[in-house]
Amino acid sequence: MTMLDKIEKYLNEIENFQSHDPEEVENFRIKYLGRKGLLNELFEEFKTIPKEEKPEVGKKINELKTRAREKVNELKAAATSTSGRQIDDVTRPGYPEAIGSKHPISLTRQEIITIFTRLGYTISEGPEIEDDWHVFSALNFPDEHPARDMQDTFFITRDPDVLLRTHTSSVQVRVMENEQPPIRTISPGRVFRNEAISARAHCIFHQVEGLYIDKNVSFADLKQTLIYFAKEMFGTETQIRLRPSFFPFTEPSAEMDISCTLCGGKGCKICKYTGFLEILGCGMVDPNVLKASNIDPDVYTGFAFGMGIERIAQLKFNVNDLRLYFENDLRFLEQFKAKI
Ligand code: 2U9
Repeated sequence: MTMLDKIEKYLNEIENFQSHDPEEVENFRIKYLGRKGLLNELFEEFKTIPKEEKPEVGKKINELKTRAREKVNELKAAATSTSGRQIDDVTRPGYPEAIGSKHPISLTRQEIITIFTRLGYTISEGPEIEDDWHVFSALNFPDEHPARDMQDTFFITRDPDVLLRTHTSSVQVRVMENEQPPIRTISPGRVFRNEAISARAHCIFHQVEGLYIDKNVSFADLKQTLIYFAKEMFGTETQIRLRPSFFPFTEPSAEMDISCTLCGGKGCKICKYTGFLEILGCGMVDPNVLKASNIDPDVYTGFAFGMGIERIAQLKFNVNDLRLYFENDLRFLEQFKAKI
C-alpha cells in the first residue's frame, strides 16, 4: 500500500470513529497521535520516500494530523459536556435537594391530633363555606347574636345564608346530625372572622374543636381530658386552671389556663406576672344543641372544647406576631426545619 493510500485509509477511519466514552476516546488518541502512534509511524516512513513525492505526501500527513487532533478534541468535548449522551456513573452520589420545612401550624395541628387520637377521638372535616344553621342556629346562637353581624362574619354572596364558618363546631353539628352517640371527635380546620389584621388577630386562623357525647359524660371527664392534653402538649409539670365563662353552645362553660410555659407559674413578662396563660374554651354541651341535632338530652350528655392552633403554636414556639404564620417568610419558616 502506498503512503497516500494509507493516509486515505486512516482519514476515513478517523472520520468514521464515534464514541462518548472518555476511555475509548483516549485509546483513539493514543492509536493515532501517541508516541508510538500511526502518525509517528507515517513520519518515519516519510523519511524513506523519494524526494519528489515528499511535498504532496508531507502535506497530506500534516492534514491527517490536524484532522486527528480536531477529532480528538471534538470527541472529548462531547464526552464531558452534559448535553452529550454521557454514560453516567450510577454509583455517583446524587445532587443534594433543598429540603423544606413543615409549617408551625401543621406541626402543632399534628401534635394536637396525635394526642386526641390516642384517647380514641376520630377526626372530622367539613365545608368552609357554610349556612347559618350549622354555624349559628344549631349551636344555640340567638337570632340577634352579634357574631352573625357583618362585622364578625364573612357573608360571601347576597344570600345571608351563605357564609364562611367562624368556627369548626359547624363540622361537629354535621357529625351529630348523621351519627348517634357515642360520639368522640375532633375537627381541625381553617376558620374566618371579619377582623382587622394585627399582631394579635387575623381574619383567617385555625382551630381544633372537640366533642364527646355519651351516657353519663360529666364535667370531671372534661377536666381529666384537658389535664391529659395540657401535660402531653406542654410537659408533665403543666398545671391547669378553669375559670367560669360563657358560650351560647355550652353550659356551664369555662376557659382553661395552663401554668406559664416560661416561668412555670412564678410570674414573668410572658404571663404578665399572673403565672398562667389562657389556651382554650370548653364546657358541657348545652341541651338545646343536642336537641337541635336530634340527640336526646335526657339520655345523653357531652362536653366540648375549642382552641386556636395559632395560640398553641405561639406558646410552643415563642411566636410573638400572628402575621408571621401567613407571610411565608423563609427566614421564619426555616426555623422549624429541625422539628420535622
Ligand atoms: C358542638 C358544641 C359545642 C366548642 C367550644 C369553645 C368552647 C371555645 C374558642 C377558643 C379560642 C374559639 O379559637 S377560638 O377563638 N372556643 O372557647 N369552643 S366550647 O364547643 C362546641 C363544639 C361543638 C356541637
